[in-house]
Amino acid sequence: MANEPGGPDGGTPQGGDPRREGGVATATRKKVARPPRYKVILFNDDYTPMEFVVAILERIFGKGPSEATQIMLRIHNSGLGVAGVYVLEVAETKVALVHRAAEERGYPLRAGTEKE
Ligand code: TYC
Repeated sequence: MANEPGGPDGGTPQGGDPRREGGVATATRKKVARPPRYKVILFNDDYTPMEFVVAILERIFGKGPSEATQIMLRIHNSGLGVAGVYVLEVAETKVALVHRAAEERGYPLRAGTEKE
């Protein structure tokens, strides 16, 4: 049985499936490699001051004062809110930064990640 001309052994391209030209990896990917993203969630509590949460959203999550205040109020009123969306390593680093900053001040503020 003969090999396919355009097969992995490197035959001459003879039309047909363009992804197999010469057996070289010329395939055009149909899907772009897009790493999964994770929401960083902040949770409400009764003790962390509102101004501290706003400062966290500004410093750690890069929000402006107005958006930071809106997100803080959403958390305060709904129990939780999304501070930002990142690849996993960045999301986990931000969670750790939130917990460290809160612990330094003795506040119970909690954060977590959730796959988007
Ligand atoms: N509920 C807090 C208060 O009334 C404010 C607060 C908002 C706490 C958001 C945590 O993630 C939080 N001081």
